[in-house]
Amino acid sequence: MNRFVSLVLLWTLAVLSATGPVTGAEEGEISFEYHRYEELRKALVSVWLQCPSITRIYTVGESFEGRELLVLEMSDSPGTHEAGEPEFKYIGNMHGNEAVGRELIVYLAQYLCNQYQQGNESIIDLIHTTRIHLMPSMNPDGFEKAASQSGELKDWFVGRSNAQGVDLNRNFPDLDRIVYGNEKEGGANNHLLNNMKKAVDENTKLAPETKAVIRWIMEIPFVLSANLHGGDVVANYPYDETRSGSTHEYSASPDDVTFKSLAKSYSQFNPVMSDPQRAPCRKNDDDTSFTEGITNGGAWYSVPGGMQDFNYLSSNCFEITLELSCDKFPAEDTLKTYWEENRNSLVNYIEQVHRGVKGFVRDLQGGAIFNASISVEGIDHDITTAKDGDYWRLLAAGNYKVSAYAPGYLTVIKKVAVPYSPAIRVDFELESLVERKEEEKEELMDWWKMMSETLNF
Ligand code: GEM
Ligand code: ZN
Repeated sequence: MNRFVSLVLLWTLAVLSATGPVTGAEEGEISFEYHRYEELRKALVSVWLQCPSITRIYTVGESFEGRELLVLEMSDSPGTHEAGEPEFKYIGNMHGNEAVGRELIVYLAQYLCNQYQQGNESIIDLIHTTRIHLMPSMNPDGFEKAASQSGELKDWFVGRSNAQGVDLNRNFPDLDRIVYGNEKEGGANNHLLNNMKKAVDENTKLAPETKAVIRWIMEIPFVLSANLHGGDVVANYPYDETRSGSTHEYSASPDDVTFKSLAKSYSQFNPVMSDPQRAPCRKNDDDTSFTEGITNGGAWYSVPGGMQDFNYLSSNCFEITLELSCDKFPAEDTLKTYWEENRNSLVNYIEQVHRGVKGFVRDLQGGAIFNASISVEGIDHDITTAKDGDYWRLLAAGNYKVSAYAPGYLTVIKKVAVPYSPAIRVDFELESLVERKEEEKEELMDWWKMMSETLNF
């Protein structure tokens, strides 16, 4: 992670000490305004200065025009993955003209820091048990372009793509097509990009923003994530791309039940999103796939090459896409209202990372087994253990048979009753096949000895 961290921090601090933090707000207050690139940087640094023991700023790379893809991390141990502690991320503004998510992530950072300092117990608990990564803008170049338009009314498309004209939510490797093939012909149901790191590095079709986020997804054992957009109001869940290639078709992932529950955990606390009487954003919009403020991606309209499905199919991370406002770039004086509509949802959604089954996979000597597979009977999507043998398997409430498997070990299966929350702890101890063979050999020898003594060979 080193390359991510130090340079940007030093540089930012140098700039700050020269100019002083400009946030437009007193410490502990949220200032509901738009942040241009430099202001965004300063707003994040202000949170870091206010809450230094629980935050860290780093960058995952640069945009095409050289702006940093900044992340504010919030955790009781910033900069390290703690064994057994799940990791969460919010990404905003991947479409540069969709500005609400970008600002809400900044306000969320300020809010979490304030609440932590004021002793809000559930927020303290959340930060002590979760590593939270907040990226307000994945497309800072597009945002600058959109924000530079004069007047309050912004064009619907200006700034959507990155500076090369690439729509970042169509630019990810299309793993849906691969998994749809594998469903028919057999093949992997998860981690479809394994051993393809070099191919990603050398792929000239990937925008720098996409590449940086792919590397980030590959590097950190994220469990849960949301990708914040605008232009409609709904929580959208996988799959985004249809199996048949048609424009509209319900496209269930193996984790359909869990994804619906996750999407609802967001929509239910947003009074606008969950309002059954809510009129469509525009008169001719087709909202027929929306129920209770959620929709399946493919049922709404097919999106190939999106980031949401890429997370699910390349890593252990479950991601949904949140559409937060009918206007992509609304007037500044409406930002406070969007914050109020979304605040509880944003916090509650992070808490979902503590659902399902979690634990460790170890050998009989207590050694961590990295990259073991955790399978759930009836759900054709395995997740894998992280470096310390730790795993998190998000699941909706219910009874499941969960198994842990690693090459060279005997598979262990356990029955588990999963409550709505919190996650239930299930550890696995796997016996190595080599040890098992040794044991069997010894047993055979003992038997042979006994037989020969009895029969007086
Ligand atoms: C969307 S992303 C969310 C919707 N996904 C599907 N499958 N309909 C996009 O990228 O087109 C909307 C947006 O731009 O915010
Ligand atoms: Zn969008």
